This record gives sequence, C-alpha cells and structure tokens, in this order.
Amino acid sequence: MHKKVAFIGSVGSGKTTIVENLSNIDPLNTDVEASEDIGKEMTTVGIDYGHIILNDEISLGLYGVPGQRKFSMVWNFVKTGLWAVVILVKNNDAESIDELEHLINYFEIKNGIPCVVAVTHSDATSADSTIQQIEQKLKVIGVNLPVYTIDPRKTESSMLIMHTLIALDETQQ
Ligand SMILES: Nc1nc2c(ncn2[C@@H]2O[C@H](COP(=O)(O)OP(=O)(O)OP(=O)(O)O)[C@@H](O)[C@H]2O)c(=O)[nH]1
Ligand SMILES: [Mg+2]
Repeated sequence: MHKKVAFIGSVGSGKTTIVENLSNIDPLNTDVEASEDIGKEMTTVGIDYGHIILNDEISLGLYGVPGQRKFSMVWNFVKTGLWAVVILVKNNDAESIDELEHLINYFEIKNGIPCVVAVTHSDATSADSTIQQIEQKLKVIGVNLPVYTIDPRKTESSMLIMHTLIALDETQQ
C-alpha cells in the first residue's frame, strides 16, 4: 500500500533534509535562495518529494512543505489524503515551538492520526526545555503525540520516526 506522509514545521527545522535523507529515489527539491533574511540561504517554496519502500507491503510518499506561512497554499495540496504527519520543531527556537499549535490546527491533527513531534538541532544543546514546552502545549491543545529528538541528517535517527508511525498506525486500528 502506498501512503502519504507530510513533514511540516518551521523554517530551518529540517524538512528538506529528512526527505532527502530518507528517500530511495533522487528527491524532488524546490529550494531557492531566500528573498529575505530567514537565518539561512536556501528555503523551500514548493514541495519536496521523496519515496521510500519500507517492506513488501508499504511504500511511503514523503512530502516536505515550505516552512514559511506565505507559501501555505502548498500546505493545502499536501494536506489531502494524508496517512501520517511528522512535525519538526527546532530545538530552543521559540518561533518553532510557537508554530506547533498553528500547524496542529491547520493540518487538523487529532488523536488517532499517526503523528509524531520530532525535535531537531539537539546535537549541540540539550532539548530538555524544548520537549517540556512542547509537552505542555500538547496538553493544552488536547492531543496526545509522542515527542522525540532526532537528527534529520542521520538515516537511523530519521527511520526511527517512520517505524514509530507504523507502530502508531497498528495500535490505533
Ligand atoms: N546541526 C544540525 N543541523 C541540522 C539538523 N537538522 C537540520 N539541520 C541543518 O539545518 C539546515 C536547514 O534544514 P532544511 O532541511 O533546509 O530546513 P527546512 O525545514 O526544509 O526549511 P524551509 O524549507 O526553509 O522551511 C540544513 O543545513 C540542515 O543540514 C540537526 O538536527 N542538527
Ligand atoms: Mg525546506
């Protein structure tokens, strides 16, 4: 079965990186030079697309969206027919943590949809405070999602998220 997974999260949280890392095919990448100062040179303006075959039964389409809200018309396309969602949050980044609620509302994430929150950029500084803030927010919003730290540049770390989504899907059926 082919399933659609979205990678959402603020600018620089690692969406393009994780799609590139996980994909078995050369990923489609729509990064261009940022037209304003967003703290990095390149940013996604369309959709990142990759594809991963997990086993005989499951292959996943990997869709990375732009982090910038001004490109959120792309989010509407990705939102249709989703099987699972990965929300990336940049460690110790207040804007990235604040974006969480907006994204949960926009993508209509509820208990029962396979979804995980993955904290990135936690290789240099501790993610304890970020995880605590995320867990508090999730409690207030009323959704129960697992929160992990990952490094999207590393395949093993990124695969943990894919296997977690499958496990969540199996337990929620
Ligand atoms: N040190 C470190 N760098 C990371 C990590 N995750 C991503 N990066 C780097 O952060 C930069 C930005 O990552 P992108 O994948 O372009 O971020 P994005 O979420 O696609 O950003 P937009 O498309 O602009 O919304 C890249 O240079 C990555 O290599 C991490 O966990 N640790
Ligand atoms: Mg990107």
